Amino acid sequence: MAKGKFEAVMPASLVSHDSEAPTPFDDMNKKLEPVLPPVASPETDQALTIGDKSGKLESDSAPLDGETEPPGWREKGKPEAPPDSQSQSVTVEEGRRKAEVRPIPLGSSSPPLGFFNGTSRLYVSYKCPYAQRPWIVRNYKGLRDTIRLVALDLQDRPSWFKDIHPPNKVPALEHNNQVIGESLDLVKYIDAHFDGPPLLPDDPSKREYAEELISYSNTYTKTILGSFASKGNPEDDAGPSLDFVETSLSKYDDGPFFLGQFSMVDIVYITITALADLVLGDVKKYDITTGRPRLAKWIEELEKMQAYVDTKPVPQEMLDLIKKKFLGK
Ligand SMILES: N[C@@H](CCC(=O)N[C@@H](CS)C(=O)NCC(=O)O)C(=O)O
Repeated sequence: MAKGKFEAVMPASLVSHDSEAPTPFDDMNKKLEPVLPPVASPETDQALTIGDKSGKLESDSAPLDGETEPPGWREKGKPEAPPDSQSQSVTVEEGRRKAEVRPIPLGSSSPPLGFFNGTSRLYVSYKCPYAQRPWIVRNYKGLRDTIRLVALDLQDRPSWFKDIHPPNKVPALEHNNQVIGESLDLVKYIDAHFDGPPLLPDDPSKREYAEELISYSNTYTKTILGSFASKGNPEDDAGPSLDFVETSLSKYDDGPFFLGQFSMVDIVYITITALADLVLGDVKKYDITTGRPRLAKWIEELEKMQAYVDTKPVPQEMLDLIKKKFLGK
């Protein structure tokens, strides 16, 4: 991470010297890094798994091929939509668009999608805060037709996914005959390689600030996730990180976002921050916005953006998963 003015607002204990270090959700089969205590659960080895069968919106995925849409592009309990409903839902400009119908997550019985046919595919899980990032980028840039969303059931992952993406993780993007992973890389990649409104301003100083904040985001994530499992006071565990966001939001006053105007930095931080809001509020009765007016305003503004709202997990499903994986409940 670049040194200088940025570290002035960053709690010393939170300064990352290894922005490439794996984040706590990185490997579903590995235990937490030291920042998190071990989870006392019979499923400790899977303590970080995000996504399980309960995450399915429907359970009846039918065979797929590469040239047709996954079947059942419909919401739970609603009749199957006509085949072209996906594209119909994306014709209105951002902010006035109807919510996107989520495809049913693919599981082990779902056949491979077949040959890449020129349409890009973004592989996600509906309960992965990392996958949410490029998903928001794709929505914001108006790429719902260009980048097809493919949801996976991570607990019942199709075996062919590992063949196309050996890390076997989401998010992953299929584009130009290659498959790319890592959410932070994908946020930048989609912004750079696809049409749509840019997610970084031209101002070099703002771009530099963006890079510093993005570099720090892995440390932020680890600290926030660590606070979920901690038996300590959330104000001690997560407070300094949340204060860091509060302070960072004050650098530019030409808007409520990190760089003033909305940018990829907001996308990188909101998914983990929203998770903190949900989990700490529910489990620890801790309101992350108390005493943090900029943070509150930032969340409020993001909640108005369809591109983000469409990617939000179902709260109870996410809470169930976090409680199981981080709190052994
Ligand atoms: N550093 C990665 C983390 C991705 C990640 O850990 N994804 C999880 C789901 S939240 C996953 O796919 N885990 C599957 C596994 O590790 O087996 C990123 O930012 O994209």
